[in-house]
Amino acid sequence: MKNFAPRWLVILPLLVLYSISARPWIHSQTGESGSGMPGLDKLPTVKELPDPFLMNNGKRVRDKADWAKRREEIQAMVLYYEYGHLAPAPANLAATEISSKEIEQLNATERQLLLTMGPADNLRFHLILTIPAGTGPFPVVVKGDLCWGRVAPAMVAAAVKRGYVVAEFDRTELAPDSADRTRGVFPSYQEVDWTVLGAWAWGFHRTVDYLMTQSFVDPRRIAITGHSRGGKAALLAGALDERIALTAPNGSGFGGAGSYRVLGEKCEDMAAITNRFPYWFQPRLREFVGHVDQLPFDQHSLKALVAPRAQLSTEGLGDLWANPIGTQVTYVAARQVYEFLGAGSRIGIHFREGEHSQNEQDWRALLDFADLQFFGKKVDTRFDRLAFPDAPKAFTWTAP
Ligand code: GTR
Repeated sequence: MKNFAPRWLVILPLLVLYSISARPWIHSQTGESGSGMPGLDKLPTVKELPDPFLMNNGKRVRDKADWAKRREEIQAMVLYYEYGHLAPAPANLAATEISSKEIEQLNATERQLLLTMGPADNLRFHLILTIPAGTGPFPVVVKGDLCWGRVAPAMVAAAVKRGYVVAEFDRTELAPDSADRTRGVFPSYQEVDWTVLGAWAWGFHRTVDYLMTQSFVDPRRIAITGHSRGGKAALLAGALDERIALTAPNGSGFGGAGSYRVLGEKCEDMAAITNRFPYWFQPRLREFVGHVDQLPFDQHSLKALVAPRAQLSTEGLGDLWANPIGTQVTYVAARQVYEFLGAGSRIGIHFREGEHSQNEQDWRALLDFADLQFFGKKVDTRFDRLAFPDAPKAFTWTAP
C-alpha cells in the first residue's frame, strides 16, 4: 500500500496524455482549453472573405503539400466554431434487407435496408435504394431528405435511365431536427460535441460505408445531395469525406453554400439561424452574431475542403432567404482553390428561376454535372454562369 502514491504520480499524467492524444476529435462544449483555437476576443476583423491560402503560421500556401496542411487547419476551424465534431466511423456497420421488389416501369429494383452500427449496435437507420437493371457497377446519388418524402418518381426515373442508383435515407433517424439529444446518435457518443448537422453528415458517411462494399456500386462515383438544411448537411459531409466524388448542396443558404459575410436582400443571417435552429450548430457559432467578420473563415472555406473533388451548388433565384448571391460569391472564391489545384472545371454553380425547392431542373443540372464529371459526357448545361455578374468582388487575394 505505502508505495502506491509515487506509482500513480507516473501513471496519471500518462493516462491524461493518452486520452488527449488518442481522441483528438473530442472537445468539451464550452472549454477552449487544448483546442488551440482563439476565442472571439482574439480573432481579428476580416471584412472580406478570408484568404483560404493564408496558413495559421502567417505564411501563404505555396504548393500542394502546403495546401494539404492548410486544408487540415480549415477543417479544424470549421468543426470547432461551426459544426462540432463527428464520431469516428464505427467498425460494426451491418445491413439487413427488409424488402426487395421489381419496379417494372423503371426497369429497376427497389430495395429497403436497415443499417445498424454503433457502440452497442443500437444505432439504426433505413436506406431505400433504386437500382437500375444490370450488374453495374453504377454511379450513385445519395440524398438524406427522406423525412420530407421520397425523391419524386420522375426524378428517380431520370436518374435510373442514366444508369444511376438513387439511395435515400432519413437524416432525422440519426438526429431529430430539434434540441432533443436523447435520441439518434447522441446518447451513444456523449463525449463528442457534435451537432444535428454533424450527425446528419455522419449519416451520409455511413451510407457511403455501406455502398462502398456493394459490387453494384461504382465506389469512385458516389454523389451526395440534399435540399436546404439537408444541403447544409450534404456540403459538410462532402467536405469531410474524400470518398465522396461529387457534393451537390441545393438551396442550402446560410450555414451551407451561402456566405456569412455577403448577404443578399431578405436573406437569413447569423442571428436568425442561431435563434431558430441553435442545435444545428456548435454553440460557439452564436458568439459571432454581430461579429461575422471575425469568423476566421467563410463558407468558401468549407467549399474549398471539397477540392479537388467535384461540387455543384444549385440555386433558385427567387429563393432569397437562401442567399443566392452569397452562394455565387463562395463559388467564385472557392474556385480559386480549385484552379490552384488544377481542377477549375470541377466546381460548378447553376441558377434557375423560382423558389425554395430541389425541383426537376435542379435534379437535371445535378445529373448533367455528374455525367460530365464522372464520364466526361458532353452536356448542354453550363455550370459557370453567374446570375449576378455585377456582384462586388468579395475578396482581394488571389491564388498563389
Ligand atoms: C429555413 C431555414 C433555412 C433552411 C430552410 C429549410 O427555415 O431558415 O436555413 O434550412 O429552413 O431547411 O428548408
